[in-house]
Parts: sequence; structure tokens; C-alpha cells
Amino acid sequence: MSDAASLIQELQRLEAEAIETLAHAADTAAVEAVRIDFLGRKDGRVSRVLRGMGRLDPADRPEVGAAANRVKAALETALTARLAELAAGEAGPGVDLTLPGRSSWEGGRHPVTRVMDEMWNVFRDMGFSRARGPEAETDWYNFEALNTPLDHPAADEQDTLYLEHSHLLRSHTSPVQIRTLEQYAPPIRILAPGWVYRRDTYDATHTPAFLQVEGLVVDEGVSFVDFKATLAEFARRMWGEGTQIRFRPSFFPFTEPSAEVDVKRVIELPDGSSRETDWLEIMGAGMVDPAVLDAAGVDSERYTGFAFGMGPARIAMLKYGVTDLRTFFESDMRFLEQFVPEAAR
Ligand code: 2NL
Repeated sequence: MSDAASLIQELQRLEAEAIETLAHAADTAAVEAVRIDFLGRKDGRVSRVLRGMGRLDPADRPEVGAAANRVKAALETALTARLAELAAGEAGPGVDLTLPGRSSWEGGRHPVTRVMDEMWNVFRDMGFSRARGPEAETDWYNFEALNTPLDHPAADEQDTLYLEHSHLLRSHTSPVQIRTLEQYAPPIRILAPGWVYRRDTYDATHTPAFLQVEGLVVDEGVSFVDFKATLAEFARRMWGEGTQIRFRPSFFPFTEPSAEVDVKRVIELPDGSSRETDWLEIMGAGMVDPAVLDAAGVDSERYTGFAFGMGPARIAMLKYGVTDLRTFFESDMRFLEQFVPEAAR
């Protein structure tokens, strides 16, 4: 055999031996040892074979050089493949460690839920409890006990979702307050949040189901001053110290006198200056009509109270500059993702 042929044969033998050894390399250190043993620049076994090229006829050298390069490339490929196999084995089968990582997905509370939670936090700090009641009610609890005879326009079938046998879907959370007045003796300070239902067409400002937060305070000696001061304090805690409130005369069957409550807020602008908003309506409210206390079995000669009702979705619209209520209900992630707090992104 010529010298060139025997060198090429030796190189092929080394390749086979290296691949066989690699198959048994159990960790990355063993793979590195194979690399140094076979491909090491000075003392590697491939390099040592190539030193024999000096003896060759110069015409034979290119063929041996090309064979050596093929063997080196094959060994590099085998080394990389074995390292990948070992890495995959450590992480479990079928895991591709070269893929980029996946960031975890974090949700945020719905904007209307956030507003309701803020309202509750303020009233809880002022000593209120939370009360709940059924969404399917009787016409007594929803209307008659609230000084609203069934022939009143509010009780009209056009506006109310009636069930069978004088039952209906509550059109406000007031029935919860009536039930509380029946069950507990004053002093009463409660917040009643929940879903209510009205026979409205679905448009930018009406949804047939919506959340309401009502409040009720009943005790001996509760006056109009308590009423106004409590709501003013709520507004300041909810929207900041500089918030002003204004009462406009209104009418509800269950309160006398009644008012619509507006707030004027101070907003800080990005340049550090501040600006006052317009007057924005945030709730309806009033002193509880004595007829309502009597209907719930509370002595209206002894006790007085005030009540209020808010629509948190309406307040969320004002807060976030949303112009169409329906966007709150449609679960479109492109809309909802805007409300995920920075910290949760
Ligand atoms: C509104 C107006 C209001 C009440 C709700 C109430 C409840 C009882 C007695 C008296 Cl048990 N009043 N609730 C009072 C005034 C207004 O809601 O515009 N809601 C969104």
C-alpha cells in the first residue's frame, strides 16, 4: 500500500474509533475529552497522523489533506450532535433547548371590577359591611317595599324583566337593603354590590345586565349633614383631596329629598401642572323615605337614614376615557390588555 493510502486508511480508522468513543461519552466533560484526544491541535491523534505527510510525495499530499478535512468535519458534527443529545437527555425527551423561552402570561382585574374594589375599599375603611341577596326577586322587594307601586312607570313591563308569578330579575340592588333592614336592627351601614337587570336595548350607554353598587346607612339621628359629609369623604378618598362634590335636586320614589351627585376632580398633567375636570355625575342618592323604613319594619319615628346608588361601569368609563359601555362586556383581549397594570406585564 502506498504511504498516502495507508494515511487515509489510518484517518478513517480514527474517525470510526472517535465516533464509537463518543457514543459512550456520558457527559459534556467526556465529550470534551474525545475532542482533545482526536482533534487537539498539537497532540491530537488526527494531527499526529498528518505529521506523516512530510514523508509523502508532494503530488499525493492534496488527497490526504482533503481526507483529513472530511474526517475533522465529520468529527465536529458528531461532537456537536452528542452534546445536544446529552443536553436533551438532561431536560427530558423531546425538549429543544435551542428554542427561545416563553414568558408567562399574567392577567389583570377587569376595569369595572377595579372600580368596584376601589369603592368597596373606601366604604370598608369608613365602617361599612357588604351585603348580598338574590338576583331573582319578588315585585314586593324590588318595587313595593321601595315606595314604588306596581303601576309606577319604573315597574312597567317595558323596563323590567319579569319572571313568572310576580317574580322578576332585580332592577337595582335595593332589595338587598330591604332584606337587611328586615333582618338586622340599626345601626346599619352596608354596601350592596351586584348584577342588576333592565329591559334596555344594548347600545353604547345601556346594557341589559349591569353592575350596581348601592349603599345604605340607617341609625338614630342620621341627618342630611351625615349624608353629605359621608359622600364628600367618599369622593375625596376615591378621587383625591382636591375633589369637590355638588348635589343637584332629583327624584327617586324611595328617597326624600333626592339628589344627583356630581364630582369635580383635579387631575395632574404630565408636565406637573393640574387642571379641574367638568362636573361629572357619579351617583343618585337621598334621605331614605320613611315609608321605605316602615315597609321593612323599621320604626321611622326613631330611625332615619340615607342611601345611594352608583354604576361602576359608568365611573370606569369616566376614569379610563371609554366611550362605549359594550367594550366592557365583549372580552376582546386587545381592549382588556390595556388595563393590565404595568407590574403584571
Ligand atoms: C342611581 C340611583 C339610588 C337608592 C339608590 C335606596 C335603597 C333603599 C332605600 C332608599 Cl333600601 N334608597 N337606594 C337611593 C337613591 C338612589 O340609585 O342612579 N343608581 C345608579
